[in-house]
Amino acid sequence: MDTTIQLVKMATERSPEEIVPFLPDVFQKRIRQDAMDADPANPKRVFHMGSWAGTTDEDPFVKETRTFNEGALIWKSFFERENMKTVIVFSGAGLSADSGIPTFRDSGGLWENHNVEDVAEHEAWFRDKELVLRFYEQRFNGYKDCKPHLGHEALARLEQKFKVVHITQNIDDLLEQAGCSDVRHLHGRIRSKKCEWHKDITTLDGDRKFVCDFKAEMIEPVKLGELCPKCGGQMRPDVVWFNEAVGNLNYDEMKDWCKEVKYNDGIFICAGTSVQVYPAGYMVSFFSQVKNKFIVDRKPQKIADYELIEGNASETLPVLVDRLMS
Ligand code: BV8
Repeated sequence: MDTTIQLVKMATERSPEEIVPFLPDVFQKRIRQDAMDADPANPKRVFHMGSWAGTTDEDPFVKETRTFNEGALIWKSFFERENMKTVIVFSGAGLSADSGIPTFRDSGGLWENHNVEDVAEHEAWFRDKELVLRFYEQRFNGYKDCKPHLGHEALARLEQKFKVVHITQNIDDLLEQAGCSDVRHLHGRIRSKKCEWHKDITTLDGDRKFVCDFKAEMIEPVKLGELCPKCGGQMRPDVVWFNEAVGNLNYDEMKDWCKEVKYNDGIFICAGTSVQVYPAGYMVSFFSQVKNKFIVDRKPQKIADYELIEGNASETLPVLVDRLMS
Protein backbone atom coordinates (compact mmCIF):
# COMPACT_ATOMS: atom_id res chain seq x y z
CA MET A 1 0.00 0.00 0.00
CA ASP A 2 1.45 3.36 -1.06
CA THR A 3 3.29 5.07 1.85
CA THR A 4 1.12 8.16 1.63
CA ILE A 5 -2.02 6.08 2.04
CA GLN A 6 -0.34 4.20 4.87
CA LEU A 7 0.47 7.50 6.57
CA VAL A 8 -3.07 8.76 6.13
CA LYS A 9 -4.46 5.48 7.45
CA MET A 10 -2.12 5.77 10.45
CA ALA A 11 -3.18 9.37 10.91
CA THR A 12 -6.80 8.33 11.14
CA GLU A 13 -6.18 5.48 13.56
CA ARG A 14 -3.53 6.81 15.96
CA SER A 15 -3.04 9.90 18.10
CA PRO A 16 -0.77 12.71 16.87
CA GLU A 17 1.65 11.92 19.73
CA GLU A 18 2.11 8.43 18.28
CA ILE A 19 2.47 9.53 14.65
CA VAL A 20 4.62 12.65 14.74
CA PRO A 21 7.88 10.76 15.33
CA PHE A 22 7.32 8.91 12.00
CA LEU A 23 6.27 11.89 9.90
CA PRO A 24 8.85 13.39 7.52
CA ASP A 25 9.26 17.14 8.19
CA VAL A 26 7.58 18.09 4.94
CA PHE A 27 4.50 16.17 6.03
CA GLN A 28 4.67 17.63 9.54
CA LYS A 29 4.85 21.17 8.17
CA ARG A 30 1.93 20.50 5.83
CA ILE A 31 -0.21 18.88 8.49
CA ARG A 32 0.64 21.59 11.05
CA GLN A 33 -0.39 24.26 8.52
CA ASP A 34 -3.62 22.51 7.58
CA ALA A 35 -4.42 21.54 11.14
CA MET A 36 -3.82 25.02 12.56
CA ASP A 37 -6.27 26.52 10.06
CA ALA A 38 -8.75 23.71 10.52
CA ASP A 39 -12.01 25.49 11.18
CA PRO A 40 -14.19 23.77 13.84
CA ALA A 41 -17.25 25.36 12.22
CA ASN A 42 -16.40 23.73 8.91
CA PRO A 43 -14.72 20.41 9.74
CA LYS A 44 -15.57 19.04 6.30
CA ARG A 45 -12.76 20.90 4.47
CA VAL A 46 -10.69 18.20 2.85
CA PHE A 47 -6.97 18.03 3.47
CA HIS A 48 -5.42 18.48 0.05
CA MET A 49 -2.92 15.77 0.72
CA GLY A 50 -4.74 14.15 -2.17
CA SER A 51 -3.55 16.87 -4.53
CA TRP A 52 0.04 15.85 -4.05
CA ALA A 53 -0.75 12.43 -5.34
CA GLY A 54 -2.88 13.92 -8.15
CA THR A 55 -5.91 11.80 -7.37
CA THR A 56 -9.65 12.41 -7.85
CA ASP A 57 -12.45 12.55 -5.31
CA GLU A 58 -13.46 8.94 -5.93
CA ASP A 59 -10.04 7.63 -5.13
CA PRO A 60 -10.07 5.69 -1.80
CA PHE A 61 -7.11 7.85 -0.80
CA VAL A 62 -9.32 10.94 -0.79
CA LYS A 63 -11.94 9.03 1.16
CA GLU A 64 -9.19 8.32 3.64
CA THR A 65 -8.25 11.99 3.84
CA ARG A 66 -11.85 12.89 4.48
CA THR A 67 -11.82 10.73 7.55
CA PHE A 68 -8.45 12.21 8.46
CA ASN A 69 -10.08 15.59 8.28
CA GLU A 70 -12.34 14.87 11.17
CA GLY A 71 -9.09 14.42 13.02
CA ALA A 72 -7.84 17.83 11.96
CA LEU A 73 -9.12 19.37 15.16
CA ILE A 74 -7.32 16.70 17.17
CA TRP A 75 -4.17 17.73 15.35
CA LYS A 76 -4.97 21.37 15.91
CA SER A 77 -5.12 20.94 19.69
CA PHE A 78 -2.01 18.73 19.51
CA PHE A 79 0.01 21.46 17.81
CA GLU A 80 -1.46 24.09 20.15
CA ARG A 81 -0.39 21.96 23.13
CA GLU A 82 3.06 21.50 21.60
CA ASN A 83 3.60 25.23 21.74
CA MET A 84 2.48 25.42 25.35
CA LYS A 85 4.91 25.94 28.22
CA THR A 86 5.14 23.10 30.76
CA VAL A 87 4.07 23.24 34.40
CA ILE A 88 5.14 20.44 36.77
CA VAL A 89 3.09 20.26 39.97
CA PHE A 90 4.62 18.11 42.75
CA SER A 91 2.10 17.61 45.59
CA GLY A 92 1.52 15.98 48.96
CA ALA A 93 -1.18 15.54 51.57
CA GLY A 94 -1.47 19.29 52.21
CA LEU A 95 -3.02 19.69 48.74
CA SER A 96 -5.99 17.55 49.78
CA ALA A 97 -6.29 18.74 53.39
CA ASP A 98 -8.96 21.37 52.59
CA SER A 99 -11.08 18.61 51.02
CA GLY A 100 -11.22 16.92 54.42
CA ILE A 101 -8.42 14.37 53.93
CA PRO A 102 -6.10 14.34 56.98
CA THR A 103 -2.41 14.89 56.29
CA PHE A 104 0.25 12.59 57.79
CA ARG A 105 2.44 14.72 59.98
CA ASP A 106 0.22 17.63 60.99
CA SER A 107 -1.59 17.65 64.32
CA GLY A 108 -4.42 15.19 64.04
CA GLY A 109 -2.49 13.68 61.14
CA LEU A 110 -2.63 9.98 60.30
CA TRP A 111 0.64 9.14 62.00
CA GLU A 112 -0.73 10.53 65.25
CA ASN A 113 -3.25 7.73 65.54
CA HIS A 114 -1.44 4.99 63.65
CA ASN A 115 2.05 3.59 63.78
CA VAL A 116 3.35 3.85 60.20
CA GLU A 117 5.52 0.77 60.78
CA ASP A 118 2.34 -1.24 61.50
CA VAL A 119 0.12 -0.11 58.66
CA ALA A 120 2.14 1.28 55.69
CA GLU A 121 5.38 -0.68 55.69
CA HIS A 122 6.15 -3.79 53.58
CA GLU A 123 6.87 -6.14 56.48
CA ALA A 124 3.81 -4.90 58.41
CA TRP A 125 1.66 -6.66 55.79
CA PHE A 126 3.12 -10.07 56.47
CA ARG A 127 2.88 -9.48 60.23
CA ASP A 128 -0.81 -8.50 60.33
CA LYS A 129 -2.75 -8.21 57.04
CA GLU A 130 -6.06 -7.55 58.81
CA LEU A 131 -4.67 -4.50 60.70
CA VAL A 132 -3.33 -3.05 57.42
CA LEU A 133 -6.60 -3.73 55.55
CA ARG A 134 -8.62 -2.08 58.34
CA PHE A 135 -6.37 1.02 58.11
CA TYR A 136 -6.99 1.30 54.33
CA GLU A 137 -10.70 0.56 54.72
CA GLN A 138 -10.92 3.63 56.98
CA ARG A 139 -8.96 5.71 54.41
CA PHE A 140 -11.10 4.44 51.53
CA ASN A 141 -14.35 5.24 53.33
CA GLY A 142 -12.93 8.56 54.52
CA TYR A 143 -12.09 9.60 50.96
CA LYS A 144 -15.37 8.48 49.39
CA ASP A 145 -17.31 11.71 49.92
CA CYS A 146 -14.40 14.12 49.55
CA LYS A 147 -14.65 16.59 46.68
CA PRO A 148 -11.93 18.64 44.95
CA HIS A 149 -11.60 22.21 46.31
CA LEU A 150 -10.95 25.51 44.49
CA GLY A 151 -7.22 24.77 44.54
CA HIS A 152 -7.64 21.52 42.61
CA GLU A 153 -10.02 23.26 40.17
CA ALA A 154 -7.52 26.08 39.65
CA LEU A 155 -4.81 23.54 38.78
CA ALA A 156 -7.18 22.03 36.22
CA ARG A 157 -7.75 25.49 34.74
CA LEU A 158 -3.98 25.82 34.15
CA GLU A 159 -4.34 23.32 31.28
CA GLN A 160 -6.05 25.98 29.17
CA LYS A 161 -2.70 27.70 28.77
CA PHE A 162 -0.04 25.19 29.82
CA LYS A 163 0.95 21.56 29.41
CA VAL A 164 0.55 20.41 33.03
CA VAL A 165 2.02 17.24 34.54
CA HIS A 166 1.07 16.31 38.11
CA ILE A 167 3.53 14.24 40.15
CA THR A 168 1.66 13.47 43.37
CA GLN A 169 2.40 11.50 46.51
CA ASN A 170 -1.33 11.39 47.23
CA ILE A 171 -3.34 8.22 46.72
CA ASP A 172 -6.65 10.12 46.37
CA ASP A 173 -8.08 11.04 42.95
CA LEU A 174 -9.17 14.62 43.67
CA LEU A 175 -6.93 16.02 40.89
CA GLU A 176 -8.59 13.72 38.35
CA GLN A 177 -12.04 14.58 39.74
CA ALA A 178 -11.16 18.28 39.20
CA GLY A 179 -10.36 17.55 35.54
CA CYS A 180 -6.56 17.34 35.62
CA SER A 181 -5.59 15.14 32.66
CA ASP A 182 -2.00 14.04 33.41
CA VAL A 183 -1.62 12.80 37.00
CA ARG A 184 1.24 10.48 38.01
CA HIS A 185 0.65 8.79 41.40
CA LEU A 186 4.12 7.98 42.79
CA HIS A 187 2.76 6.11 45.81
CA GLY A 188 -0.24 4.42 44.22
CA ARG A 189 -4.01 4.97 44.24
CA ILE A 190 -6.63 4.18 46.90
CA ARG A 191 -9.12 3.26 44.15
CA SER A 192 -6.92 0.41 42.90
CA LYS A 193 -6.10 -3.02 44.37
CA LYS A 194 -3.51 -5.63 43.42
CA CYS A 195 -2.39 -9.15 44.30
CA GLU A 196 0.03 -9.26 47.25
CA TRP A 197 2.45 -11.06 44.87
CA HIS A 198 2.21 -8.39 42.15
CA LYS A 199 5.35 -7.97 40.00
CA ASP A 200 5.51 -4.17 40.53
CA ILE A 201 6.38 -4.78 44.20
CA THR A 202 10.17 -4.52 44.69
CA THR A 203 11.80 -4.73 48.10
CA LEU A 204 15.42 -4.47 49.20
CA ASP A 205 15.56 -7.97 50.66
CA GLY A 206 14.21 -9.41 47.37
CA ASP A 207 13.60 -12.87 48.88
CA ARG A 208 9.87 -13.14 48.15
CA LYS A 209 8.74 -13.93 44.60
CA PHE A 210 6.53 -11.12 43.17
CA VAL A 211 5.39 -12.58 39.85
CA CYS A 212 1.62 -12.02 39.53
CA ASP A 213 0.12 -9.22 37.37
CA PHE A 214 -3.43 -9.00 38.65
CA LYS A 215 -4.76 -5.49 39.39
CA ALA A 216 -8.31 -4.14 39.48
CA GLU A 217 -10.27 -1.01 40.42
CA MET A 218 -11.14 -0.97 44.13
CA ILE A 219 -14.91 -0.42 44.29
CA GLU A 220 -15.24 -1.68 47.88
CA PRO A 221 -12.41 -1.88 50.47
CA VAL A 222 -10.39 -5.12 50.27
CA LYS A 223 -11.29 -7.61 52.99
CA LEU A 224 -9.16 -10.43 54.42
CA GLY A 225 -9.98 -13.52 52.32
CA GLU A 226 -10.44 -11.60 49.07
CA LEU A 227 -8.09 -13.68 46.93
CA CYS A 228 -6.37 -13.00 43.62
CA PRO A 229 -8.34 -14.78 40.82
CA LYS A 230 -5.03 -15.54 39.07
CA CYS A 231 -2.75 -16.92 41.79
CA GLY A 232 -4.88 -17.10 44.94
CA GLY A 233 -2.77 -14.51 46.78
CA GLN A 234 -4.49 -12.13 49.23
CA MET A 235 -5.53 -8.89 47.53
CA ARG A 236 -4.07 -5.63 48.95
CA PRO A 237 -4.36 -1.85 48.23
CA ASP A 238 -2.36 -0.77 45.14
CA VAL A 239 -0.17 1.65 47.09
CA VAL A 240 3.61 1.82 47.67
CA TRP A 241 4.51 1.06 51.26
CA PHE A 242 7.71 2.08 53.03
CA ASN A 243 10.59 -0.21 51.96
CA GLU A 244 8.89 -0.91 48.68
CA ALA A 245 10.46 0.71 45.61
CA VAL A 246 8.64 3.59 43.94
CA GLY A 247 8.21 1.87 40.57
CA ASN A 248 6.71 4.56 38.34
CA LEU A 249 9.38 7.21 38.78
CA ASN A 250 10.72 7.37 35.23
CA TYR A 251 14.01 9.29 35.42
CA ASP A 252 14.35 9.79 31.64
CA GLU A 253 10.95 11.42 31.52
CA MET A 254 11.89 13.49 34.59
CA LYS A 255 15.04 14.68 32.84
CA ASP A 256 12.98 15.68 29.77
CA TRP A 257 10.51 17.54 31.96
CA CYS A 258 13.31 19.31 33.80
CA LYS A 259 14.93 20.37 30.50
CA GLU A 260 11.55 21.42 29.11
CA VAL A 261 10.73 23.51 32.20
CA LYS A 262 14.23 24.90 32.58
CA TYR A 263 14.90 25.90 28.97
CA ASN A 264 11.37 26.64 27.82
CA ASP A 265 10.50 29.10 30.62
CA GLY A 266 8.31 26.51 32.35
CA ILE A 267 7.09 26.46 35.95
CA PHE A 268 7.57 24.11 38.93
CA ILE A 269 5.03 24.17 41.79
CA CYS A 270 5.58 22.21 45.03
CA ALA A 271 2.23 22.10 46.86
CA GLY A 272 1.35 20.85 50.35
CA THR A 273 4.21 18.50 51.12
CA SER A 274 6.67 18.37 54.03
CA VAL A 275 9.23 16.81 51.65
CA GLN A 276 10.13 14.18 54.26
CA VAL A 277 9.66 11.04 52.17
CA TYR A 278 12.10 9.76 49.50
CA PRO A 279 12.75 9.29 46.65
CA ALA A 280 9.74 11.61 46.03
CA GLY A 281 11.43 14.33 48.09
CA TYR A 282 14.30 14.59 45.60
CA MET A 283 11.88 16.45 43.23
CA VAL A 284 12.45 19.72 45.07
CA SER A 285 16.21 19.66 44.51
CA PHE A 286 15.77 18.10 41.04
CA PHE A 287 13.79 21.12 39.82
CA SER A 288 15.68 23.72 41.85
CA GLN A 289 17.46 24.93 38.66
CA VAL A 290 14.11 26.10 37.28
CA LYS A 291 13.64 29.91 37.33
CA ASN A 292 9.88 30.03 37.99
CA LYS A 293 9.38 27.83 41.06
CA PHE A 294 6.99 28.06 44.00
CA ILE A 295 6.44 26.36 47.37
CA VAL A 296 2.74 26.52 48.26
CA ASP A 297 2.17 25.40 51.86
CA ARG A 298 0.35 26.28 55.09
CA LYS A 299 3.84 26.63 56.66
CA PRO A 300 6.26 26.86 53.68
CA GLN A 301 9.88 25.92 54.46
CA LYS A 302 12.58 28.13 52.91
CA ILE A 303 14.30 26.00 50.24
CA ALA A 304 16.87 27.45 47.80
CA ASP A 305 15.38 30.47 45.97
CA TYR A 306 11.88 29.08 45.73
CA GLU A 307 9.13 31.72 45.98
CA LEU A 308 7.17 30.88 49.12
CA ILE A 309 3.36 31.14 49.09
CA GLU A 310 1.95 30.73 52.57
CA GLY A 311 -1.62 29.64 53.29
CA ASN A 312 -4.22 26.97 52.63
CA ALA A 313 -4.01 25.45 49.16
CA SER A 314 -7.73 26.06 48.49
CA GLU A 315 -7.09 29.83 48.88
CA THR A 316 -3.53 30.29 47.60
CA LEU A 317 -3.61 28.13 44.45
CA PRO A 318 -6.49 30.02 42.73
CA VAL A 319 -4.52 33.27 43.24
CA LEU A 320 -1.28 31.76 41.92
CA VAL A 321 -3.08 30.26 38.91
CA ASP A 322 -4.74 33.59 38.05
CA ARG A 323 -1.29 35.16 38.16
CA LEU A 324 0.20 32.50 35.85
CA MET A 325 -2.76 32.67 33.47
CA SER A 326 -2.58 36.47 33.15
C1 BV8 B 1 12.01 2.89 49.33
C2 BV8 B 1 1.59 5.51 50.27
C3 BV8 B 1 13.56 1.16 49.03
C4 BV8 B 1 0.82 4.78 51.30
C5 BV8 B 1 3.61 6.55 51.18
C6 BV8 B 1 16.46 8.61 51.50
C7 BV8 B 1 16.65 9.29 52.61
C8 BV8 B 1 15.95 8.90 53.76
C9 BV8 B 1 15.05 7.85 53.78
C10 BV8 B 1 14.87 7.17 52.68
C11 BV8 B 1 15.58 7.54 51.55
N1 BV8 B 1 15.19 6.72 50.60
C12 BV8 B 1 14.27 5.84 51.11
C13 BV8 B 1 14.08 6.10 52.39
C14 BV8 B 1 13.15 5.37 53.26
C15 BV8 B 1 11.69 5.83 53.13
C16 BV8 B 1 11.57 7.26 53.58
O1 BV8 B 1 11.47 8.18 52.79
N2 BV8 B 1 11.53 7.40 54.91
C17 BV8 B 1 11.34 8.77 55.45
C18 BV8 B 1 10.16 8.75 56.39
C19 BV8 B 1 12.57 9.19 56.16
N3 BV8 B 1 11.24 5.73 51.75
C20 BV8 B 1 10.70 4.53 51.37
O2 BV8 B 1 10.55 3.57 52.07
C21 BV8 B 1 10.28 4.46 49.90
N4 BV8 B 1 10.71 3.20 49.36
O3 BV8 B 1 12.88 3.65 49.65
O4 BV8 B 1 12.22 1.59 48.91
C22 BV8 B 1 13.84 0.32 47.84
C23 BV8 B 1 14.64 0.84 46.87
C24 BV8 B 1 14.95 0.03 45.77
C25 BV8 B 1 14.46 -1.29 45.68
C26 BV8 B 1 13.66 -1.76 46.70
C27 BV8 B 1 13.31 -0.93 47.78
C28 BV8 B 1 8.71 4.44 49.75
C29 BV8 B 1 8.10 5.68 50.24
C30 BV8 B 1 6.58 5.68 49.95
C31 BV8 B 1 5.77 5.32 51.17
N5 BV8 B 1 4.34 5.47 50.91
N6 BV8 B 1 2.29 6.63 50.87
C32 BV8 B 1 -0.24 5.64 51.94
O5 BV8 B 1 -0.43 6.78 51.60
O6 BV8 B 1 -0.88 5.07 52.82
S1 BV8 B 1 4.40 7.94 51.86
C33 BV8 B 1 3.12 9.01 52.39
O7 BV8 B 1 3.71 9.82 53.37
C34 BV8 B 1 2.60 9.97 51.33
O8 BV8 B 1 2.45 9.38 50.08
C35 BV8 B 1 3.67 11.06 51.34
O9 BV8 B 1 4.76 10.69 50.53
C36 BV8 B 1 4.13 11.04 52.78
C37 BV8 B 1 3.47 12.15 53.54
O10 BV8 B 1 4.16 13.33 53.23
P1 BV8 B 1 3.30 14.63 52.76
O11 BV8 B 1 2.37 14.23 51.69
O12 BV8 B 1 4.27 15.67 52.53
O13 BV8 B 1 2.36 14.95 54.04
P2 BV8 B 1 2.80 15.58 55.44
O14 BV8 B 1 1.66 15.37 56.35
O15 BV8 B 1 4.16 15.13 55.84
O16 BV8 B 1 2.95 17.15 55.12
C38 BV8 B 1 1.80 17.89 54.80
C39 BV8 B 1 2.30 19.27 54.33
O17 BV8 B 1 1.17 20.01 53.90
C40 BV8 B 1 2.97 20.08 55.44
O18 BV8 B 1 4.07 20.76 54.87
C41 BV8 B 1 1.87 21.06 55.90
O19 BV8 B 1 2.39 22.28 56.33
C42 BV8 B 1 1.11 21.25 54.60
N7 BV8 B 1 -0.33 21.56 54.77
C43 BV8 B 1 -1.19 21.05 55.67
N8 BV8 B 1 -2.45 21.54 55.44
C44 BV8 B 1 -2.35 22.36 54.34
C45 BV8 B 1 -1.00 22.36 53.91
N9 BV8 B 1 -0.58 23.07 52.84
C46 BV8 B 1 -1.53 23.79 52.17
N10 BV8 B 1 -2.85 23.83 52.53
C47 BV8 B 1 -3.29 23.14 53.61
N11 BV8 B 1 -4.57 23.19 53.94
